[in-house]
Amino acid sequence: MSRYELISFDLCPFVQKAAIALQARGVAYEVTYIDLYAERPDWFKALSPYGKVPVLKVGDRGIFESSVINEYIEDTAEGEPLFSADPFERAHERAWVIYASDLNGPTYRLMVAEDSAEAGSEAEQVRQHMTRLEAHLDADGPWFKGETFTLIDVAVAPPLQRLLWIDALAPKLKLFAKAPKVRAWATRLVAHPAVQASTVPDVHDRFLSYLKGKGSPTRDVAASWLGRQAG
Ligand SMILES: N[C@@H](CCC(=O)N[C@@H](CS)C(=O)NCC(=O)O)C(=O)O
Repeated sequence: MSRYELISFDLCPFVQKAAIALQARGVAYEVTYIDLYAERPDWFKALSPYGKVPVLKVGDRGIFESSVINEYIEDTAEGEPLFSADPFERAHERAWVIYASDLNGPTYRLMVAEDSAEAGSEAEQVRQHMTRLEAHLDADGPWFKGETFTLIDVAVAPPLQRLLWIDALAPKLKLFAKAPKVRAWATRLVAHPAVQASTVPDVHDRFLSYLKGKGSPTRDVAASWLGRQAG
């Protein structure tokens, strides 16, 4: 069997999405960290055309793009699948995986917004996402499509985890005010064993350090608006 190596950055939600799928499917893998603020090694640039993480190394070969990595894991791993066998349901799940990944944009821009006006406008984008998710989430849960944990849950867990942390720092943004079912789902997702095992144990501390401008020893950046809320 090939050796799996996940090329990673500790706070990257796309890396976390791949790690959750590996964990949920019970695939053993090693993690290699890249400092995205330093010159990236040539071997990495050869595998990742945009120089982005994650890359999943399978032996000597590499796959980039988190959604494609997760489909490869889905196609090759033993055990319970995370996509439906039915082509229509599978297409529906793929579409929601794309939707879930899109939530990372406003979430990241909210994390690094410099002032309250910028933060407020990104928070509005997030609230619109929350309202749409609330309308499409299975009424009984526990997961997006009901009883079965799917790649939609995998893809949305990283941004929702960050949004729960942001909500705790800045409740006045009311990110989940009109999405109580999404909040409960987010809380369940964060407690899922595959999500728990998908990051470094001190990921929340590292998240706070990042907001305060200390995301990398090679950076010297002022705290974002949210970082200033963290004190
Ligand atoms: N569409 C990509 C996005 C990956 C991505 O944006 N990764 C970020 C870190 S979270 C990155 O490597 N950024 C480095 C850069 O843009 O130079 C995926 O889903 O894998």
